[in-house]
Amino acid sequence: MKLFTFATSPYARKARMALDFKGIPYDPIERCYSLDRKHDLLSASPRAEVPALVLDDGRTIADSTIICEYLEDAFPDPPLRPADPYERARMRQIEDLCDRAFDAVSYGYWIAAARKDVPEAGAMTAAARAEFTLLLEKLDRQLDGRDFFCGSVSIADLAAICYVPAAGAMGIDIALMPQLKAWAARMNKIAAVREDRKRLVAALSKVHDITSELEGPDGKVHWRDSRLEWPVRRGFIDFVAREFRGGKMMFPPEGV
Ligand SMILES: N[C@@H](CCC(=O)N[C@@H](CS)C(=O)NCC(=O)O)C(=O)O
Repeated sequence: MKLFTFATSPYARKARMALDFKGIPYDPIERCYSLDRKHDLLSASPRAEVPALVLDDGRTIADSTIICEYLEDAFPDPPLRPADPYERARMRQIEDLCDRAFDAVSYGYWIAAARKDVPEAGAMTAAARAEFTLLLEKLDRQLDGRDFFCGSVSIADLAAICYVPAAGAMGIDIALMPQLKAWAARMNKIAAVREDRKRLVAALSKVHDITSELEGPDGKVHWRDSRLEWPVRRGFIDFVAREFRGGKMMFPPEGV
């Protein structure tokens, strides 16, 4: 198998941790379409997004949630999905909260850092920090005395570990969320999570400028669904309009 992946992408990290947790061998291929414009990714991911999985016979699967569902069906041991149907639904809700809300809010935070000279930058940073804190509190409550979100380690935990440690970089102290803090320490004992952390730290050590981490060679930044909803919902519509009119937005291709 091959996995199109990118070391700092939370979606790619989730899928890669699932492969590692299950002990499935794969070749990682580092790609980020908005930054490198390499077309091979498009053959596996019509939206030009990572992660995308290429099976040994050449068939492809795009989207982290769909990849993780496939891995669970094809390689059920060790499981990353609870047996109980309600817990399974909770797992999907927590994964969705991470993929949609956590991702959009943190994207807003980093976009504000990359566009630090725009008039909205300070307000965007503050809005993202406040909303990220609310989301962390929500996760803390979801633990409700459990070691992991759904009892044993599941995709919900792999999705969440891609966001919770970012609190520190955003100036948020999770000391007031003791369940979440203990959960993060527990997660760091899992080999697949530790490997992910090493890859992330190595990749971040090479990032000297957040703008070039987000902006492609033509100055465009990748935007889509919930990432676009966030600044509009938070009232930063003029910022969005200026980016759009200035040709600074890159969207997934049409018809996907
Ligand atoms: N729904 C997708 C979202 C994937 C996604 O947005 N990936 C980002 C990286 S975090 C990407 O590839 N963006 C395209 C780009 O920046 O060129 C999934 O769950 O896999």
